[in-house]
Amino acid sequence: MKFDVLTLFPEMFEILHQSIIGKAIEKDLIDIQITNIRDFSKDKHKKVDDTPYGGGAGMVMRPDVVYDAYKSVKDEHAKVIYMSPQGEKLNQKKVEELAKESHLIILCGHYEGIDQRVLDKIVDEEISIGDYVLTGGEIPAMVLIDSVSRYVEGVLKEDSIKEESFSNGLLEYPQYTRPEVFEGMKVPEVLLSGHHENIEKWRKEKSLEITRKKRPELLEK
Ligand code: 4FV
Repeated sequence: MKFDVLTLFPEMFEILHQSIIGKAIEKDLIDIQITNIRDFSKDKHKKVDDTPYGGGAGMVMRPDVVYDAYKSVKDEHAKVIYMSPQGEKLNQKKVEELAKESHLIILCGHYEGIDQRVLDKIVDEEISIGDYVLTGGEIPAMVLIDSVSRYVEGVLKEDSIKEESFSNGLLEYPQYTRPEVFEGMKVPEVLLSGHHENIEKWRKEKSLEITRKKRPELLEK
């Protein structure tokens, strides 16, 4: 899976070289390329935005600059995603769908957003990480890259994927590790029994109990 990110803040993506995503990059399971949109400004002051036609607060990213940055990374197989509060809400189903793609180009807005003409010309899908407004699309892009990368073959062990929340439509069962007693609280006996069938049964019951309590709507699906 190749990710191309178009952003004004490439340094924000350094964090992706940590932990599981960092290891996946080292193992060439995923390739993350960051393109600085500002490199495509034709202005001697490297301007990338301008005031909105029709007036109003804030600045809008210019369509010509964004389009040139896009043309520098595009290929016929790429799906172009624009991170925006107006987009389809990101969920597990969409994550697993995107993980089947070979090349995602992720466009990060900033300021008041991007000129509509270039969005209409290049964007295949708008995706939102939630109904709130952030200062830029960079954090949403990292959320997308992290969640999708976990479903790229070889990044995580099969078991981890199978058991995590939402993978089977339920929330994950509670996890415990050493010490056996913490602040007077013991690990549930069944988990110490080594009886795999009983452990499996307990975990399924806990998943249902937690889902019923925290996200009952998931049980309706
Ligand atoms: C956002 C979200 C988001 C809006 C204006 C970037 C900002 C700025 N992206 N889910 N919520 N984007 O707030 O994806 O351009």
